[in-house]
Amino acid sequence: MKILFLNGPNLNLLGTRQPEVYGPTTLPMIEASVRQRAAVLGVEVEFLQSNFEGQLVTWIQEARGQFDAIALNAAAYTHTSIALRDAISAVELPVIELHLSNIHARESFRHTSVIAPVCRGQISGFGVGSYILALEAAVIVKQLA
Ligand code: CA2
Repeated sequence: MKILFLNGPNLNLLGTRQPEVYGPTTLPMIEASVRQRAAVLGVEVEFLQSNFEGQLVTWIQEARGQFDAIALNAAAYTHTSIALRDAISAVELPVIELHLSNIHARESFRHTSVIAPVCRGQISGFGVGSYILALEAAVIVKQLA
């Protein structure tokens, strides 16, 4: 089983700026935690980040036939990107939406996710744990399919 983790804009700054909002953990540290859990589950993982909407769209398109599921932290594009929503609709893979913070407990503009209706489900608010839970969710979705 292969799971693609995609990370959107500014997540490369994790752990280096605004630790009071997003915590002290860097994206490479999150990737290491995901890989550790994936090894226990016997799952292969690819972990990518881009600040560019079109790059994320391309990676979602290319995942078809290569991966079993996508775990996506679309960051700010969650709230704006119809392009990402269309790519998710078209990919014919389960996409798990994930967020470090609880987007529903933050500013009102973060309460709307334009990708949520086309994702299999949403995990939000568990910090680094959201990534681990998204991995577990992807495995469960695949096993129950
Ligand atoms: O909670 C999440 O995971 C978010 O997807 C993070 C996004 C935010 O726009 C979403 O509403 C919720 C922001 C990621 C930016 O991360 C930064 C890290 C350090 C410094 C500045 C931004």
